[in-house]
Amino acid sequence: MVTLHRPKALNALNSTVMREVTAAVAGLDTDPGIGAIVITGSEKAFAAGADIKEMAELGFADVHGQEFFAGWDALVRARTPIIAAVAGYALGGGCEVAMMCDMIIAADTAKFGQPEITLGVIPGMGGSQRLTRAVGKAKAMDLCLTGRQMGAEEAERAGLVARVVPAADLLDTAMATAATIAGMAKTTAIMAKDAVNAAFETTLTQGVKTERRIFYSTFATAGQAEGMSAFIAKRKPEFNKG
Ligand code: CO8
Repeated sequence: MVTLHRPKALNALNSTVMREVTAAVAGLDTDPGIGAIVITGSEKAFAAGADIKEMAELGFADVHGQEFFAGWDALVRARTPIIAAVAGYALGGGCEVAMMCDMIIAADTAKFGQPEITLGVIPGMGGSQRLTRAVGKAKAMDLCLTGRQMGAEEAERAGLVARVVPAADLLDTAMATAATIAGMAKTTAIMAKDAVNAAFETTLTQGVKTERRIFYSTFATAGQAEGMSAFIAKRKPEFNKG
């Protein structure tokens, strides 16, 4: 589990947080013993956005020249499934980091939003794209143009969030879900993640072809051999062992 911890600034995402979180995720991602990753924040905030105090000092040449915050793309490159466990504020860059993860599990206290417009800017880490794909144009426009926050129940109804749980159960649920995923064959989990992600990058016909190719590839894995023989033998499969 990776925990965002800048309590004095509601976990505002500055360059140090970006470096540390992406390095931690990269380390877990390349560990063959890790089958799923959970990213979380605090009870009050997953992250209240990019650090406004850091950004306020910057001009166009700075943000353009250093490809400001492009380092967060490392989360999307990770092959291991990532769950965002969100309580409290997930605003601006915080909402965008959550959406870079493969699945969002939210506490009933979670509040999502893209309030960049209230600062005179727009989402810059994929918010206008991933939010629109997740919840559709109507709600994405609403959030990006008004800057309003969306509660956990609304976010689940809209399709942004996989599950909403009482705040006290958030970490247990996220860790249990991660353990379930980690109990699958890792190669197959990566293939499933790739297949779902293909839906966002291509046409239906091409996506179905991609899925079929990946499905055929699962027959070259130890996971397929173990999963199917365990089913026939009426025993629990033991993936990732041997
Ligand atoms: N950046 C820096 N500091 C912050 C941030 C932030 N995003 N959010 C909160 N803080 C700080 C506050 O300044 C305050 O610090 P201090 O005690 O020193 O004054 C402390 O955290 C506590 O915050 P509040 O007192 O404001 O707490 P409240 O409970 O009253 O309010 C809110 C909570 C509603 C979350 C409020 O803090 C808020 O509105 N925060 C800003 C939310 C926001 O606008 N986020 C979007 C930022 S822009 C962005 O994310 C762009 C991302 C794209 C980058 C693209 C790169 C390519």
